[in-house]
Amino acid sequence: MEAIKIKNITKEIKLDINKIRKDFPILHQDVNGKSLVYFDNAATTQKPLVVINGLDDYYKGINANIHRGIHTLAERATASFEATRDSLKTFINAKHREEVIFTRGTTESINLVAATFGRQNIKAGDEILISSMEHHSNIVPWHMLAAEKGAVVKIIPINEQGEIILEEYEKLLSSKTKLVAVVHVSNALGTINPVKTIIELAHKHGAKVLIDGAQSSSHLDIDVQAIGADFFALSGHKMYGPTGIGILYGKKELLEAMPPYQGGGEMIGEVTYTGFTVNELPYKFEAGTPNIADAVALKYAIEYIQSIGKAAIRKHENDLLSYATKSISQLEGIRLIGTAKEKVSILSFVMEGVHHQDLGILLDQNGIAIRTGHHCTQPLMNRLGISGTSRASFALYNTTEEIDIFIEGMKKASKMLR
Ligand code: 7TS
Repeated sequence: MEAIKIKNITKEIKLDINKIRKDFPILHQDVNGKSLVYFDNAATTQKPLVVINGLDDYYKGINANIHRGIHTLAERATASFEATRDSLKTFINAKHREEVIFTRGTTESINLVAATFGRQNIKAGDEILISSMEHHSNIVPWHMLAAEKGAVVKIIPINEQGEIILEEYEKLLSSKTKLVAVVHVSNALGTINPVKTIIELAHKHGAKVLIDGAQSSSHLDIDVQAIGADFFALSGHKMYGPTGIGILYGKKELLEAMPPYQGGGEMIGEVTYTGFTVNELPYKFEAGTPNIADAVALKYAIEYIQSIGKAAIRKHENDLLSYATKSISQLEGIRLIGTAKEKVSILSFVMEGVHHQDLGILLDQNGIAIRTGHHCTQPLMNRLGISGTSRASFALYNTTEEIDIFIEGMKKASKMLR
C-alpha cells in the first residue's frame, strides 16, 4: 500500500524549472557567445541564491570563531555551525548528532577513516575490498594503508553494463576482509550500487563498510541506518552547497574507539607538557578552526533540496536521463559507457574516432560545459579499455531544451571531427 501511495505522489510532482533556474544566478550568462548549458554537475553543482546569501550574511553579521568565545558573535557562530550538524543528521538519518564529523569533503573523510580506523584495525595480511568503479579518493588511501601495513587491496569485479557482480563480491569476502569501501553512485558510469546488500554481506563476515556518497547525496534519499553503513562520506559542493565542506558519518561506537585524526585545538580535553586527553565526539575529529562559513551555508543547501524534495528531483532527473539517452542513441558512432539498470542522471559516452578532449573543447565553444577524461577513475577506464569518456551530468535545474542544444552541438562536432 505504502509503495503505491508514494509512487502516485511522485508521479504528480512536476518541478517549476523556470522558477528553480531563477534561484541559480550563474546559469544566466553567455559563455563563448552562447547561453551557458551546464552539464558538469557530477564535478560540482551550482549554488542557489539562498546559499550565496547565506555566506554573505554569515560574514556580514555572524563571523566569529566557534566553541571558544563567550561573546555574542561567538555564540551565534557556534549555534549556526552546530545547526548544520543537526540538519545533516536528519539529511542522512543518523541516530546521533555526534556521528556527523565535519571535514573538507569526501576525500578528507575517506582519508580520515584510513588514517584512524584503518591504522588501528588493519594488519599485515588483512584484506580491503573496493569495487572496480571507485574514484581515486576511494582507492589511493587504501593503497597507502595497505603499503604501510602489508595488507591487500582486492577488487570487486563489474559486468559490461557497469554493475557490481554480487556473486563475485561474495566470493571475495572472508574472515580476512576487514573493510569494504564502495561508491554509492559511480561518477563515471552513473550506476547506483546495491549498498544495503553489499553492507549486509560484509557484516556477515565481520567486515566494516565505508560508503562513498559523493555522487548519491544530491540524487537519492540517504538513510545510513536503513542501509547499515558503518561510515558514509559526502561533499557539500556536490549537493548545491559550498566547496571545502563535507562530512564523515560514522557509527558512534566505531568513532569512539578510533584514535583522533589530527592534533590541535578543539580535539583535546586537557593538554600538559607531557601529553593530552581527547575531547568527546564529534570534536575529537575536528582539530583546528573549521570551515565555519561554508558549514553554515551548507544548511541552506540542505533546506533548498528538502523544500523541493528528493522524490521530485529524482523524477525530473530520471526524465532528463531518459530523454538524453534516447536522443544521443540516435547519433552515429556513439557508445554509451555505463548502462546499469539503476542509474542517476549521468550520461557517459565515447564518440568513435573522436578524442573526448576535442569533443569537450568544441562543445565549450558552443557554451556547453561537459566533463571529459578519466574522471579520476583510471583503473575503471583501463578495465573498460578506454582512455576516457565524455560525460554530461544533469541536475535539478537542467532542461530538455538544454539537452536539445547539447545534441545539436554533438552533431556539429561529429561533422567537424569525424
Ligand atoms: N567520490 C566520488 C564518487 C566522486 O565523484 C568524487 C568527485 C569524489 C569522491 C571526491 O570528492 P571531493 O569533493 O572530495 O573532491 N568527483 C568528481 C568528478 O566526477 N569530477 O570532478 C570531481
